Amino acid sequence: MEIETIKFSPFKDQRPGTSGLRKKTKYFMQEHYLESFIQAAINAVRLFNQGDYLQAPLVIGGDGRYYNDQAIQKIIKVALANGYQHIMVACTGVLSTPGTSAVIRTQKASGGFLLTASHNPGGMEHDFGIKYNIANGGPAPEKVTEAIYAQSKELTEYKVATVADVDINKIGETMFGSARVEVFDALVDYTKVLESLFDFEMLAAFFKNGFTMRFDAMHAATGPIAKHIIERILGAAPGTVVRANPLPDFGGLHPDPNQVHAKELMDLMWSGSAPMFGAASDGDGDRNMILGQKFFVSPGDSLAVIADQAASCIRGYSKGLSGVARSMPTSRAVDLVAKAQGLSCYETPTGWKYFGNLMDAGRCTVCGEESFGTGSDHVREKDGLWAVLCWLSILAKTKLSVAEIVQRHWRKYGRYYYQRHDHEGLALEPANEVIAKLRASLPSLVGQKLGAFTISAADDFSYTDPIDSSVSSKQGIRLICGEDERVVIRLSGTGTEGATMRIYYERFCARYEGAKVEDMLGDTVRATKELLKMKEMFGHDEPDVIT
Ligand code: VG1
Ligand code: CO
Repeated sequence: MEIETIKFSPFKDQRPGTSGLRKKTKYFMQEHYLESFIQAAINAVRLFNQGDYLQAPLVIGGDGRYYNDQAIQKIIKVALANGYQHIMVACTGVLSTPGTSAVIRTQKASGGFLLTASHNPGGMEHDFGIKYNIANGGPAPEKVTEAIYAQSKELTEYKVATVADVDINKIGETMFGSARVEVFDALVDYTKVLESLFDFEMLAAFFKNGFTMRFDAMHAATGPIAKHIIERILGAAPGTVVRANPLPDFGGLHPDPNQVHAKELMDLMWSGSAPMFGAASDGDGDRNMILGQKFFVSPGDSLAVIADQAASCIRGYSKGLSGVARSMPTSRAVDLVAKAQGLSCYETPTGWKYFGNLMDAGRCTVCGEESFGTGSDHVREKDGLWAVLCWLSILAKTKLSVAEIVQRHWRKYGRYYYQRHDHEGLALEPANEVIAKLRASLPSLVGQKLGAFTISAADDFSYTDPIDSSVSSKQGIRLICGEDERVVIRLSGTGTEGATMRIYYERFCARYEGAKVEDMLGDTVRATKELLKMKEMFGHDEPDVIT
């Protein structure tokens, strides 16, 4: 095997965001760009690993978007040149993010590269992304992503093996000197992990007795595994899983499972022919949307319901949970469940990487984010299909409808009325200015009115990891109005164009009265947009997506 050293001038913009490095596909395709990031990641891994990590497998999978195949071939060559002895590539190149996490853990790999820009659209004109996950199966923590960035800024050369492309569409092994490239069946390990948690026989009986659902895989990574588990193993009717074939451009859609982008599923669930349960997942299969007939389950409520019901409805959690965690902007509904059950509840910054340490230390079992992400310590990523199987188990056990389960939950615990407003495609400078001004005015905001409420505390969220004491600051501005009202404002770290401002509104009502969420939050929404001078700064103040 010949190894070439390629010289180039370093890229200065390879800093991973909330979840990996995301750029426009064309930008990613420029000469040396992808190889630079891979070499920087490998150099960073070297700093944190002693011993024989090169002998352990390195896993490669992706969400199937445009450039997935070519990127895989490039990574194989750079990894071989850097001495990796066992490279494991998902057959067809498609493996969801939770699936990759499961393989890394099962195969005791040193880590893995995940080719995904998640819910961002795919194609030559859209987005591409790469994430590096560590040996626990989870996203590299900040100290590693920052080391990758530091390496990339200084990098002037990378190594590449001059070998032929590997056929990634055929299961098998190819040897390159002493190194082995293994193309593996992407369905096996992940199915086993899920099978160890859920009672598949019980769920199969549930479908046999007439339960109906629709799963929209949005032409993305969950398609093949959802078909395998829901239709083949659980016996749901053929056609239950739709858009199951991964496509490089996700069929021209945003593979984002929310009310806007999963419109076809929304229409079905609000129609006369709705099945009993509806669900969708995103590009890389880590997000989920849960729907009942004419009923949308807010992700914060979904997390709370799962945490509440796990021990009684899901075999893998029958001994109870060790604790729960949520990202800061996520609705505090799960906190009430934790309190009732006497569990610890952790509040982390946005992004799954912050849950890893807690799960590794056995501090929490179930975690979630408001952005349609829920998961548990069975892997170290959020897991869309897992959430769907949780809901199926709860539905099968309780024999209630989705709406009844959530309403019963609200009656027991009270309800957090919640919305996230995404203001997308904003010009960068004014967006940064809005945040900077708000940050500077925090002390003076205390005591001021925000709609009908008075701001009692205003801060910029900072997190100290309870396991390794690392500190992450500037993680979102909180305007807190007493115990029950809260507004959080932050800029997205996953976009590739301009800025996206996310504003999270939350209001608690102890007694559930079935009010409309818009009515409960409307006043605060108006007041917040005025406070931020949204119209003045951006010319308009309507959000692009509300979830
Ligand atoms: C968004 C979500 C965050 C999620 C991240 C990655 O980040 O808000 O909760 O962890 O995407 O999810 P941001 O910085 O744009 O708000 V995924 O499914 O893109 O891997
Ligand atoms: Co995702």
